[in-house]
Amino acid sequence: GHRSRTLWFTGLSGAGKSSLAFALEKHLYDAGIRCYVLDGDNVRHGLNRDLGFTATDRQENLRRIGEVSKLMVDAGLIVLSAFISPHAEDREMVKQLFEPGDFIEIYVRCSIEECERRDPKGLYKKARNGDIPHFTGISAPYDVPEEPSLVIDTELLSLDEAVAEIVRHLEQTDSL
Ligand code: GGZ
Repeated sequence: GHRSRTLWFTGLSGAGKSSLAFALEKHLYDAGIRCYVLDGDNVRHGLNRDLGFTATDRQENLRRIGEVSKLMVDAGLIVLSAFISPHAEDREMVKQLFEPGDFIEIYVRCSIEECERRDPKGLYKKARNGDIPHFTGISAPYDVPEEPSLVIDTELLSLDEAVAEIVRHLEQTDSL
């Protein structure tokens, strides 16, 4: 059987965190592994609908997501949490909620130039026009992870290659 744990995807908006989490979920599901994706679309519209994007709100957003992820790990799932989580301090706070080794930080790397070129939701354009305050990479910081468990570069890897890379990492670290 697999070991339940949290895979924490961090990176800029548009880097590909959610796409990667859902592609990996499909792969794991097909292999009979029970998992669940948490991302902005299912958390920020419900549980965390009271929170915005100030540093304080992001911290509370991530604290709650960390606690929910932990509950889901206790329930036996592999949890795929895909959030910008721009502050190293907040990621560290979440990591501390878990047993050593049960929190795997995956840095989904993509340059701000490429994210802005992709701009799937038109948010970078709005942020540039000043219509979205505290936008990560434009008017709010992103701390590049210093020692992530894994780096996935979405400018270099296809979605399938990225999924394969993560699966290989999980197998090497005895998680599957
Ligand atoms: C960053 C924002 C902002 C601001 C709205 N800054 O690419 P998306 O659209 O679909 O995902 C982004 C999402 C970020 O929410 P997170 O919960 O992942 O952020 S954090 O971990 O920092 O708490 C983006 C959208 O919300 N969005 N305003 N100002 N992203």
